Amino acid sequence: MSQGDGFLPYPKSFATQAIHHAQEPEQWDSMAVVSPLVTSTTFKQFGPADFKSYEYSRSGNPTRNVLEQVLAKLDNGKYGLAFSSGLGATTALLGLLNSGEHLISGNDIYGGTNRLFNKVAVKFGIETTLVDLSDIRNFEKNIKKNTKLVWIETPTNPTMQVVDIKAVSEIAKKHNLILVVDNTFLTSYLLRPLELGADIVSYSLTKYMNGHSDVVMGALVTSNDQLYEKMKFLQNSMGIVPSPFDCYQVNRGLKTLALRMEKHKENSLLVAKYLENHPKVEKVLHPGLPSHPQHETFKKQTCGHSGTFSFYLKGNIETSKAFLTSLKMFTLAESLGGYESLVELPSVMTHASVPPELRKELGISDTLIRLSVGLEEADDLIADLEQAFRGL
Ligand code: P1T
Repeated sequence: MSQGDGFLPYPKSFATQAIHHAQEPEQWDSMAVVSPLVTSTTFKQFGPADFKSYEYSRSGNPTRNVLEQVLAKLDNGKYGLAFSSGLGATTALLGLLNSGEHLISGNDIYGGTNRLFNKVAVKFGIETTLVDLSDIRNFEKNIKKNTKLVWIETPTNPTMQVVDIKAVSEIAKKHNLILVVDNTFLTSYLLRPLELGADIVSYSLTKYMNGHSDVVMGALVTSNDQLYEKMKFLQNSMGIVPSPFDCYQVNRGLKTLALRMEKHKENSLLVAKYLENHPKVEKVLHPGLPSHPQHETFKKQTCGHSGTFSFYLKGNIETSKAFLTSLKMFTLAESLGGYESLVELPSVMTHASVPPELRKELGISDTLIRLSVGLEEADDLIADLEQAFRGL
């Protein structure tokens, strides 16, 4: 489907695949239309090491298997792997590197990913360089002999910078680097990194993909046979697997992903435009607005924006606190991508673990507010913001 507004066309049959791919009732003896939730941790064998499809649920589980197939399909990939959290998926990825190897990461990333790279991976001899990849000129000069992987988020969390995936991928290929794109903010409905040259797509499924703020889970998707074999080995060996119930929930969430993203998109643009015209707002950082410095790059590689974006309030930390605590419909809480609207202050919440000097460099100040615009009526959300501004 074409959108006619400069964005990429929507992926063909996305909702159909989300609903039907790998869900054929004929695969189950019961002919269940909704793929069953199989909670068994283990599976009977015909003889020693002679089994039908599954042996032990850490290694493979029917409910997880359905989800993994759908995830792969929605990213136009060959293989999907589910993990017990987004950071769990990233932890498994680190297992692709050996001690003494190096990774390059965008400098504005989720605070927990920054902490994992700089406080945990380093213990295993994996070195990380954080680079502003929204300016591609910074990339190649930071590649070293031992560089193995490049990690990007786009738009970045929380300053919403856009990274040109194709441009990064061309350089990554030249240097034989594995390119991983964290697609948590946009989902496979709005961005398909594999089609732009990425090797692996990483997700916190906790966010939009599940969409109901009731599951913590992650995933990796690839079309590369060798990377898949390695990551599957790591998934089982490291044991970072989700429960079948959580897989069932996420699979259910995916059925409405396209619908939900449409509404997130519409609502967030209405809220962003309202904020952009508000006298108490310094600046809005939303890649769907023409005022965003990389709006053109963003349009070139995506089908649109999600419900998450940030803005600067005029004032100081006290102004932010007063604003955040007087909101009634936007709940003050970490996370994003659920049906309910959330608001947070990254400097002391999701990005508190980012070193203060880097926060300063990135502009993660005490007046940078991040919104996750949910599926409520936009007028009600705007009225809530308005009453909070009035109290400042
Ligand atoms: O929370 P978890 O499922 O482990 O996912 C980690 C993660 C990975 N990638 C991105 C882009 C993320 O935003 C996150 C988690 N982020 C939040 C909890 C947050 O509020 O930003």
